[in-house]
Amino acid sequence: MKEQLEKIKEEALKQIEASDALEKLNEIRVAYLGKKGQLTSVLKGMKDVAPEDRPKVGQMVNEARELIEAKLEETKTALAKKAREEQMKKEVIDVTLPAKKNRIGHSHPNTVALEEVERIFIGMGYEVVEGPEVEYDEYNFEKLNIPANHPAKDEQDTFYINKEILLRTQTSSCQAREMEKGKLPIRMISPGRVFRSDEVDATHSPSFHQIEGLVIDKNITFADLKGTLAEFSRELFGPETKVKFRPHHFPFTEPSAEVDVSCFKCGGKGCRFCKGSGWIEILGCGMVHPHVLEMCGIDPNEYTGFAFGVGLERIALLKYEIDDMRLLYENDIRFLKQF
Ligand code: 2NM
Repeated sequence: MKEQLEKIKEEALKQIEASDALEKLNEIRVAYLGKKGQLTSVLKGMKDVAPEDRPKVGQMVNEARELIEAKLEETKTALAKKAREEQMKKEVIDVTLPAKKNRIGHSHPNTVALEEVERIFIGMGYEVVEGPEVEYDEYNFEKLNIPANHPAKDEQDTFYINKEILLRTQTSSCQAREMEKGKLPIRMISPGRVFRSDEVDATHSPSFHQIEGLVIDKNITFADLKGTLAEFSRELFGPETKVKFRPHHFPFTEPSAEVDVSCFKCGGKGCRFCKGSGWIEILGCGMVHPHVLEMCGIDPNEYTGFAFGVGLERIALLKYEIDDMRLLYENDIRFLKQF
């Protein structure tokens, strides 16, 4: 019996020593200490041992069990430690490596140009007023002196939602809304997205941005309009900039004009940038039509006003000398980072 126990003990310890994985240890535990394990079967054989030897044999079995258990536990701890060390070696982090660059975006040229224009007009006491992009025909056309069947409505090839509602073709709709509120005087600019059914090319897009301005007060004259736009042009394009007003027609203003600024590249001598003319067209303007004032609830005998409209993309393209409008809509960070 004693010899048999010694053999079992030795064999178990040898196997434990040779194991290189936690699963193997478990198999050994089952094989020796489990319900059908070798030590357990020795205990079951006790009935064949002489009664006076039983305590002694029982003690020996217990000692063997304790020894095997201790060895199992010790080996288990050692194996787990070894496994963790190996994993740590594999997952080592080099804290001296350079950090990943956090790529941030860049303001869009439209945004930069808009902020510049807003700064100039806020400096002259204007408010910035925005309005809805989905607008009533009434504010987009009717109250601006563009009645049903007016040719300007065809020209603007509008996106209609239904008969009364459309995507606004101009931000003047915000100004009709503001005039209608009846709080006078008014000094405002309305920047925002507008929509026209245009084909995309280097100078057109079905969705672009406008900044329209409106001033209504007593005794506002064309001289106020000229002075304001001359000052605006000097601030935007440089102090030497000259302005030229050419007669034009808009349905909501009378008289109306288109405004050119002297070329800021050549100073007006003529170059490739201004196509040899020395002038660059930048905006449209005029004195608000008395009929528009009336339709918006303002007495044209008491109040007069001027209005103007510029394309934001046009300003951005000019200022940053970009030659294709489509570049503004691609949002390529390599392009945007240049401005
Ligand atoms: C332009 C040109 C001329 C304009 C007119 C008005 C309003 F609301 F007073 F009638 N707002 N903006 C206007 C006038 C816009 O854009 C080329």
